[in-house]
Amino acid sequence: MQMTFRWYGPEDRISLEEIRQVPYIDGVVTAVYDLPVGEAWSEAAIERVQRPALEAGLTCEVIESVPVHEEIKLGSEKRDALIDNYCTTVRRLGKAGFKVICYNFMPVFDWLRSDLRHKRADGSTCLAFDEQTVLNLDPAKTSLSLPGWDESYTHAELLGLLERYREVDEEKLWDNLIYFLQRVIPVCEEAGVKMAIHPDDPPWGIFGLPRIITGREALDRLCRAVDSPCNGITLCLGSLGSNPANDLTSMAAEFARRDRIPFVHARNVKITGKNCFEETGHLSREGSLDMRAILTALYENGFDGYIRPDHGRNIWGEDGRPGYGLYDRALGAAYLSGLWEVIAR
Ligand code: DNO
Repeated sequence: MQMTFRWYGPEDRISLEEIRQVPYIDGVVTAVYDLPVGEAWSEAAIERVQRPALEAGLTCEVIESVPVHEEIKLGSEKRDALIDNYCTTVRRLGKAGFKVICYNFMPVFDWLRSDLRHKRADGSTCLAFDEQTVLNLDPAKTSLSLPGWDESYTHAELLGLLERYREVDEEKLWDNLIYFLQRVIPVCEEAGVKMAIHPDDPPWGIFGLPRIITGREALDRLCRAVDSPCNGITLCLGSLGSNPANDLTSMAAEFARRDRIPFVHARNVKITGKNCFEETGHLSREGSLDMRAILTALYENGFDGYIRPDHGRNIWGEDGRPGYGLYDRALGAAYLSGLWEVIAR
């Protein structure tokens, strides 16, 4: 297991020195943020984010994310050229020593929350999702965008995209995902890189857009569709865990045993109602997920991939990027690593 920390590149307010001082951290997870989605990443652009991390004594082997262009998700005639670009990026990342690419296949929006500064009893703030608040938003009328998304759209682009997705139901989206993977996975096999799909967050349909990576059956279907160890998943505990029907301990065991979990996002959520949740600190006792049971399932089934503490609360007066401040993620890293140390002893 390698404990990593997400770093938003040289523009991140959190420095590599600070990250290096977090107990147990081995490396960073990062991306090239200054190229338009769809363009192949140049070797120079990759080196610009990787070199500072290596020089700071951290490993840099996981990319989060190489975003998938909407034309690929829509399955339009523009997709082949964009998939070629994606494959070029995969080859270059492999050559540079990257081992895992986290990506998602959520139409239009990445993760979504109704509140980025939900006040908790202890005075900290966290991210929260209240379904009614979200349903009251009209994406066609509001300019939706969240810090941490790989892409946001102008109002006109958003309207156009939502219109085009009317033609794409869940089965069509599956076809488009499999079409993409059938072309990308063979390149990954040659390049020594594993693809790790991020589940939909939250794991249910939103604004009438299809969402397909929502639970065990979907992950099983994905793994079978292109049967290769390079076709894996990012086991995001908080995303999948916001649906209580998802049994994370058994999913961790099953997919680790099948060698399909190259990357884990570890965070806890407290389910507060139907399709409503708030993100808590990482500790088992704070949320609905049993971290010790999940990490034990990973360990006992041979997990040897990368893990990172996912979203933290904003604590101690820090005004960090929502979910991605330094302090609470650092506490999460220490907690998760401590658990792991005991489990692995
Ligand atoms: C949110 C993140 C996601 C994730 C992408 C992967 O905090 O987990 O934005 O990076 O979905 O493509």
